[in-house]
Amino acid sequence: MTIPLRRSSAGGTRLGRALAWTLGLLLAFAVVPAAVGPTPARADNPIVQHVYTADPAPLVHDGRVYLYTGHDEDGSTYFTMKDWRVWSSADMVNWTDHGSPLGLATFGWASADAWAGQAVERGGRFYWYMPVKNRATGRMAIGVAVADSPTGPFRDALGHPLVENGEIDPTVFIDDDGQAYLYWGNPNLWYVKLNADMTSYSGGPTRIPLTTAGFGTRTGDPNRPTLYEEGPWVYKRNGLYYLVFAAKCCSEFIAYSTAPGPTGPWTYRGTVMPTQGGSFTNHPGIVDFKGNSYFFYHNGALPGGGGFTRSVAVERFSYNADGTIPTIGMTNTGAPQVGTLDPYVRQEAETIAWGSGIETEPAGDGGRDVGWIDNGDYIKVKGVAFGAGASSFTARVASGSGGGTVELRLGSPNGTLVGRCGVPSTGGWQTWTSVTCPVGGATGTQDLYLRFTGGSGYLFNIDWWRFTPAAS
Ligand code: FUB
Repeated sequence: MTIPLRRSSAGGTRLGRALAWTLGLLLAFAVVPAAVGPTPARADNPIVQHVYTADPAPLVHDGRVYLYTGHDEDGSTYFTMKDWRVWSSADMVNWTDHGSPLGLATFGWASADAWAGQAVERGGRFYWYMPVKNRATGRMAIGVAVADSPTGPFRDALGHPLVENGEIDPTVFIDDDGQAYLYWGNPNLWYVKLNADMTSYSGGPTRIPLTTAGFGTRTGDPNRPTLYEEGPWVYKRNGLYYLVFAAKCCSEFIAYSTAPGPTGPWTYRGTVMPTQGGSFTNHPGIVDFKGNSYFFYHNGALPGGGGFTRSVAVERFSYNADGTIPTIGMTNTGAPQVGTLDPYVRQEAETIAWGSGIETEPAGDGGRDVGWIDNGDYIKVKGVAFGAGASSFTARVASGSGGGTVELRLGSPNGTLVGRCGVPSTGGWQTWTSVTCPVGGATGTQDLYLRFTGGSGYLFNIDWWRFTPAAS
């Protein structure tokens, strides 16, 4: 991206966003061309509501999709980004917050700009490539972090940049023959062949020729004759290599090119996603998951959202019969749910289809909990398969104040009440206890709303929950 005129971003404080949610949904729908009307119960896009996220990089592993994102700071008026975030889902609508297993501080040599990266798996390890500013040179460089789990913790694999030429936005593709390629660049487009260790490379960075045949024609900028701007995403499907990228500036749209091999020659194929959505950048990520194809992107759709306060969203799509990608529009509904969520096993409270007013935080047990809960805040969990019915609900809770109530509602935040669980004061925000209450009328597959009520101020934290099935 070339940064256009800076503009200040409204909102962005936690309190501001919390207050804004219910009314603010209408705002969100106003900036995103919507496929359906402003019905909060159906709004599941953007994916995350309690922090701003950007630059999606999905990874499918072991039956889940892991989503690696950047993190725009609240109220940001530049790409003020200090850490990266990880989310995961088994069904594309209920997303678990895994927090931030990687930040600028992980790279002792980095000073700023935790920008767009991608994580890949090889040999049971997870390698996360990202652009950051090298303190010593003042230039953007590509670093690599490694972990034994998709959710980290990640550590700096090298203690220095993997490669540095002042350009950004790494993407990694591993071909069928095992050769891995690192692509990156703005304003140029580069690749280098990674060695099998994924943290070193052979040969030097090679510049991919940015021809108009390969990357389309840009008008009005003699320095940048092609549409290629940044944010490459490379993959292979049915023997064809795809390079999806952020095109033109600004505002960007998403375009793609294809090639018979991983290094080209590339042929421009057109638009994937037109300019939409209240952010002057966009950023692609594409995966197949459980038999469907998904396109991840970002926009400025949340209250307070804009070019520096972005949010990651997802759409399901189908390739055309000839392998071309259809034009995909932003929606506020997002992808359909794949399967259902089982309420009879422990579910982390930070597994959320839509959250209103809440935040998440590291919990004392090493996981995460949902906190900063005010009266009226809620969590939507979509497609909960109650089957023949639930008899009770148990939650792990803590309260450093007077506690409150977890209301269990179906269909909407004010929908049918099927249970109420009182939460006492536990004497501390990380002093946990379990509460259980009876449930009646929760049958079939329902959107469950955990609605939190009580007095003023923060009420309690919730770590996990589980229903007990009615005896048959
Ligand atoms: O998020 C910072 C930068 O904005 C990314 O590196 C670019 O791809 C653009 O999305």
